[in-house]
Amino acid sequence: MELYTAGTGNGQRAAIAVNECGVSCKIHVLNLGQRDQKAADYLKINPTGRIPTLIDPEGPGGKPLTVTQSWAILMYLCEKTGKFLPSDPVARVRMFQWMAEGAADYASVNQTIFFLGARMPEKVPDSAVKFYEDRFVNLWRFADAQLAKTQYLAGDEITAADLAVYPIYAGRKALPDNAGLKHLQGWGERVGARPGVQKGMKLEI
Ligand SMILES: N[C@@H](CCC(=O)N[C@@H](CS)C(=O)NCC(=O)O)C(=O)O
Repeated sequence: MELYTAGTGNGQRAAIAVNECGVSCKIHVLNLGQRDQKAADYLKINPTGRIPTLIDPEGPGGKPLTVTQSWAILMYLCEKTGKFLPSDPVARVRMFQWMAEGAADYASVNQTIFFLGARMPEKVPDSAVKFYEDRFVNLWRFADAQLAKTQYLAGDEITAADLAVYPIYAGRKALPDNAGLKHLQGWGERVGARPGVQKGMKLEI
């Protein structure tokens, strides 16, 4: 397989998936600042001009398959390898629930904080940044409450949901950690200690 990625949270999620699922994969790290993601050759495999993109030469039916969207890449590799997907039906629903929390809520607030601080043409009021930082922490409070009861988000076994949301937590952990979300912090240490996660997080931006 081949993965085109970069050292951002979304890029790290895909690299974590590759490393934790243990698939053989050549990883290409794109330089987003130099706009590698807008190069004509890259747009042929990902017309949205964003990372990550996975190419599996042996997809379903033995045919090549190109997958974009980091959350989809993670789920594709988990299904292909049979890893990180609980068989218990309740744990499976909980896994999807936390994936949705991560993809729809954590990711959007995280991205808003980034855009307000680094992409807006003019300085935005500190109160706007604080509004989203507080929202970010409050969203993680639900995870902290769950992690007071179970080792991982969907139960006592690690699932795709933990791997998926980890890069968002790791990229901005000072906020929930300073708010005293101790169960979340312990989970972050458990997930972050995994060799495949560490390898996936180490991409250069
Ligand atoms: N929801 C997508 C987001 C993909 C995305 O926004 N990628 C960013 C980096 S994190 C990117 O390629 N940005 C470069 C650009 O937009 O030019 C995913 O999870 O893969």
